[in-house]
Amino acid sequence: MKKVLTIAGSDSGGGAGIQADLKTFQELGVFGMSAITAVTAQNTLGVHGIHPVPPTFVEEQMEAIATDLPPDAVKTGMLVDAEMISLVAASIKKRGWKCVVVDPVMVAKGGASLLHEEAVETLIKELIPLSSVITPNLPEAEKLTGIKIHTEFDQQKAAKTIYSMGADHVIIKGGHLLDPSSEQVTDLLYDGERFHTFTSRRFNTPHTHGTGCTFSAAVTAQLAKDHTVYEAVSLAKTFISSAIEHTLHLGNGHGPTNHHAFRTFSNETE
Ligand code: PXL
Repeated sequence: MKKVLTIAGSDSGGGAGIQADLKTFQELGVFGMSAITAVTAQNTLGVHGIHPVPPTFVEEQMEAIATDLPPDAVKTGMLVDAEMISLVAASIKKRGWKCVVVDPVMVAKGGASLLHEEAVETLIKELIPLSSVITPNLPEAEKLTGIKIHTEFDQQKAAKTIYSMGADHVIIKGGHLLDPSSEQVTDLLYDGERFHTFTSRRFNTPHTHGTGCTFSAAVTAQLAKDHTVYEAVSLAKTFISSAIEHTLHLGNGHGPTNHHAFRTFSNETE
């Protein structure tokens, strides 16, 4: 069985972070492992507290995994600050892990900061060059590039700029819509040569907590199973769409998505 590692924060509410990643890995038939960077006290109404794990102990978790359970693919999520990013990047580099999906998590749905503002520079310099795939949403792509994204052309320009920072593939998700009246969500993939778009139905629901984590975890699982990036993104898009469509109506705020929906409503698992 393929083994997949997520290096990310814990969401006590179970919808995002490590919990979303592990559920997604399980649903897609890979063995999930975790190195936890921070523990959050959180529910669907918001983030109530953040308790970072000392970076040296994140390294200890990665070392324990590396020496016994070397992963076929790795994903990063919430990384807290510049010191943590540096350590995680060095740790990935040292071990020669090649299949690395970076979800450049910055802000939680309710607005809580999950990455210190000044850490963006370190993310660009140290982690993006190690990434096989990076999965920013529109606000994250704007933060990374300084480009205000209003049109599809801007989205393409930002993808090229992030590619030039050293990522092998860039996927800019369109969920934070360019056109708020649109019935569709279009994600843009750039592989250094060509643009590919992935379009899905837009569902009008507040229950989208953890969509970014879930999507990038699905990409990681598929890459671990030797799919191409195009195939991995395509399946991840179907996975997250299904998880949003078949919502669970949990909690009183921004509820989680339904990680089990893809397996319930689709026959694809490979
Ligand atoms: O969705 C981004 C995210 C990542 N990681 C953790 C989170 C969140 C959003 O709330 O809590 C731990």
